[in-house]
Amino acid sequence: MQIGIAHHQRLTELRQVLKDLRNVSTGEFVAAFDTQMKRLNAWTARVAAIGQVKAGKSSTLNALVGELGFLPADVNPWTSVVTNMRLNIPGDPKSGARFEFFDEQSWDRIINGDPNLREAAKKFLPGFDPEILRSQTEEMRQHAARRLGPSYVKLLGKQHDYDLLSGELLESYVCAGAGSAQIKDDDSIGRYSSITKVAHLFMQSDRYAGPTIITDTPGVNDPFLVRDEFTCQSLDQSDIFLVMLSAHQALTEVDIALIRMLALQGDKDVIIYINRVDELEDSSQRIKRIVDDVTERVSSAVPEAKFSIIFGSAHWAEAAMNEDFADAELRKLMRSSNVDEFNAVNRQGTPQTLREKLMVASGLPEIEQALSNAIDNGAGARLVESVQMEVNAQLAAMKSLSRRQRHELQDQIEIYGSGKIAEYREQLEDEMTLLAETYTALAELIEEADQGIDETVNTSWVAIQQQMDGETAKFIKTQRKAISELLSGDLSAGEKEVDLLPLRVAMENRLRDSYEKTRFNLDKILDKALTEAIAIANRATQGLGEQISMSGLPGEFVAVTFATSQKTLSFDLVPRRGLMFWKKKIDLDKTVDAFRRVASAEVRPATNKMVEAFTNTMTERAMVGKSRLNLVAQIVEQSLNDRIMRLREDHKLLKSDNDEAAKSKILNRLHNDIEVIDNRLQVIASKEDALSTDRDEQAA
Ligand SMILES: Nc1nc2c(ncn2[C@@H]2O[C@H](COP(=O)(O)OP(=O)(O)OP(=O)(O)O)[C@@H](O)[C@H]2O)c(=O)[nH]1
Ligand SMILES: [Mg+2]
Repeated sequence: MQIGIAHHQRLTELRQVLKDLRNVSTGEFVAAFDTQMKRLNAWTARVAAIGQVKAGKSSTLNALVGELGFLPADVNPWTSVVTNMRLNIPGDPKSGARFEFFDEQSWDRIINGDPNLREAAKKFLPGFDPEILRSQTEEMRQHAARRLGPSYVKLLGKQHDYDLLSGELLESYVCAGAGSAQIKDDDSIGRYSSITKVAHLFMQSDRYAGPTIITDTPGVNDPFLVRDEFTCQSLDQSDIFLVMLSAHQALTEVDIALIRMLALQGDKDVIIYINRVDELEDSSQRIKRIVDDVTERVSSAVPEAKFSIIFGSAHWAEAAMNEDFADAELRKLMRSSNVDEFNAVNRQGTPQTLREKLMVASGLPEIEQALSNAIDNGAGARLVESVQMEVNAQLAAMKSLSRRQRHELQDQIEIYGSGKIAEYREQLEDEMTLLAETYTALAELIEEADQGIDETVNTSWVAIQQQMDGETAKFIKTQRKAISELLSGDLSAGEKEVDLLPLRVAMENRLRDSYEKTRFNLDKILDKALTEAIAIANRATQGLGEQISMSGLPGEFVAVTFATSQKTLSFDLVPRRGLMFWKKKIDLDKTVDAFRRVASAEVRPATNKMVEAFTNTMTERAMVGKSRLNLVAQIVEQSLNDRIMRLREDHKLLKSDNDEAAKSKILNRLHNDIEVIDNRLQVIASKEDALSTDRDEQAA
């Protein structure tokens, strides 16, 4: 089976539709179809594996790309760098790798310790000691200096490129070497890893129908939490998540928080894989209880989302794929972990060969199926749908223009045929004037609407920023009371905690509300401008641009991405000055002030992300809306250009030839033009059919 084949076929068909339409188009329409073609060509399926350390992320991904032992997957060393396997990406080298190092600024922040990050680590890992993080970053620095010499700083901001890729090479960039006693410094393992930010591996694989990026990440409870931010950044870009759990490790709060965070993104697909079932005693029975437990806990944490929950063993998949294993070895493995019994109880179908049995037991085929579904019906389908919407709008415009032109040509043939040449010329000129006036009026209208649209988007950007800051300020204010209550209690501990959840909920609600309001205003401007534009276009000819609408614009809702993973906020109590130490008193104002500083710094990145999501989504909607509006002007402009050309040609003919010869040439051309238009209308009709059956199929 090829993963994402249905989506790939749909893309291929849609490309053909665009190509055919482009062939019969003129002027601005060509550029519009090119834009949609570019979107199709730039699309990539993006999958990321995440989960706890040693759940088997790297092993499973190796099996998924069919390259055993490719990503380093061992007890030691572990993955410490976000690694993108770029499969079948057009424009990439056929093979090889690129390793990007941290730039000086990020490196500085890692080494000198970012206070926000330290706080985050403390919250994210219950019982986490910031001192450990500090000593680790120091170790990272020393490690880099020891392995690469003091001049390692010269590498910062640079990258290393390779034409060929080997396991050893990968180990020296993406595996943690620092901090593990087993790894000696002269080993190549982890040589560059502490300064490597991200690895890109260029690969070809026919297991995937189209371009696909599969990302391996460090375990979420990797002690190297300093990299957490980079992991998060790469997660933002993925559409499909493979959350890896280990069967013999109960689902933790961290796992649940992670799954919840991903599932609430709305348009992301989450596949949960419970790995390492081969290590369970009595796996065929026990796995049922584990799956039930995971299902129950996940669905009670996120009742609004649906997940695929798959279980199995990457180990079995590796064995099934390993050509070095003789049948005797496979048999031994199957016996020792009761694979036949496991299949009888947990799997359907009757696999024949040893390798087939192991493969079915591993659950890998189910993961492939789930990935395929997620591409075909999720991220991929969303792209296809949105391109189809735009193409439909283009088609409506083209149809409107072509029909009008056909009508005119018919009129001209009549007038011309009856010999009223002077009248013909006059009519042409009149229409040109009218069209030119219409075009000017439209251009003015659109310019004005554009201004209104930009203003709406810009003011909303400023407003949402203020509102978010306002929510933080409001929250801090309400905390004053809570803090003063805290102060009447136990003062011996220097640190207190405040629950961040109410702030988070308030911010998310505010973001959604504001988005809805701004979208309403934006839509009002767009709808009004479109109605007016069509009315102006109709002054030139009835029916021009009438099929264009503002339906199906992107950005109906805003997705609140990775706000903040923290639940609580810690702050220090500030003692009142000048008092003797045994009369311990706390300065409320100063403590609230300290709290304000911590809260503002802590919440800032989350606020920025929310504002960014808001603006990007709104801007996209505005841009597509503007382009619909422009379509009306394009039709008029196109029609104007065609007219000018025709008039020039006819003028020339009427001057140079005798009237009879000119007349027959012109009539000939008019008939030819009608033929071209009829052909175009035919292509449009057939493509409209193709697009609508495609949509019906997708719906079914
Ligand atoms: N028995 C068994 N061992 C497995 C399985 N999957 C992975 N392992 C082993 O578990 C260890 C860790 O596997 P990795 O694939 O490196 O796990 P990871 O999630 O990438 O680990 P980190 O990168 O350290 O977070 C390796 O020794 C694997 O051979 C499995 O299904 N069964
Ligand atoms: Mg790994």
